[in-house]
Amino acid sequence: MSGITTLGQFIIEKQADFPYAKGELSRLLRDIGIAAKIVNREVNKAGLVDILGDSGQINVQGEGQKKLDVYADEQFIKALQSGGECCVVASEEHENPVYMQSGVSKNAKYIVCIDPLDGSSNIDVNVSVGTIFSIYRRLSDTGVSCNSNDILQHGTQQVAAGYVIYGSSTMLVYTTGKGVNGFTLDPSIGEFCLSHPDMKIPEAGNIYSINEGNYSKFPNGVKQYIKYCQMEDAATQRPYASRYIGSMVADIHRNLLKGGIFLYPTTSAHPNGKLRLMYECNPIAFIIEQAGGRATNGYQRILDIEPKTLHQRTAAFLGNTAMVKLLEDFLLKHQ
Ligand code: AHM
Ligand code: MG
Repeated sequence: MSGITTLGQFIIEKQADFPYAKGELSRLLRDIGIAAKIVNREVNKAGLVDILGDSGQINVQGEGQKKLDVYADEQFIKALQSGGECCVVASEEHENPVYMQSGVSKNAKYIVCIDPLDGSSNIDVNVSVGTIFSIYRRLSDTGVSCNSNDILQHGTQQVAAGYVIYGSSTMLVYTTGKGVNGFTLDPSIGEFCLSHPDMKIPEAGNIYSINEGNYSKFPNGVKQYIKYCQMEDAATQRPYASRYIGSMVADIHRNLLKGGIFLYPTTSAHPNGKLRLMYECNPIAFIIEQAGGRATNGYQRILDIEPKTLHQRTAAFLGNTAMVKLLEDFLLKHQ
């Protein structure tokens, strides 16, 4: 027997961590893994087939959708629908939650919030994109349709969260609140295999990731922090390296492995921040915290932010604890 642990095996083994578990969450995670493989196949051949370019539709944020966004959204919803463990999907691509209509799914216990294809403007130029997902337990009784209270839960109530990065290799990284584990897709056997067990963000980092083109629109504290990152100081290994891909999943994945801070502050163009709380920031914050890092909006833990609407935005600062704490000090000092 080989030493390989597949995602499917790992999920089943870990089910023992949850004595109350009846296998539903395991099946739900497995369904997400299957859809990720299908999306991966299409992302990989994006340059080959006539799937690139505007689909002609506009999503709820008023941004042009790429065809692959639509495709990924359909695949994840289809997998969750047929899996029968999810009663509603809240997706970046839909203004309203997609409630499952079939009997078995209607009574399912889990809620999924998802950004099916994050960073999709990068597809045309062959740069990594990702999927981000967040899973909650249903609060309302089964037997009746679930409702918006089931969806608008605090990030602290997530039972699992993860991302898939479609990069130079494809990886699925997830947490159920007991550490973070990463799986790399082996295309030859079509399986995600455990490659990064118990991921921890390095305690020190020297990378800062921010869209510096927006500099003039940043809050003063962020401007001062950027100057600090650029200043020479041997003791703290500055200047830090500036690395920004423009796909949140890819920027976070690199910083999770190498140590660093990812910043998307409020700007005058996006006074509430650009990134979405429910399906971008909460799941990534859960992972970063589980890997030993810190995730805040500058003043408050992201997981504690009260969700009021499905597509709510927030400022986000995520990375190793020391770097994020220092950024918070700058925000307080330079109002
Ligand atoms: P999207 O969900 O429309 O793809 O937008 C989210 C993306 C993130 O992946 C990335 O971190 C950010 O937007 C980049 O924004 P900007 O181009 O303003 O730097
Ligand atoms: Mg997105």
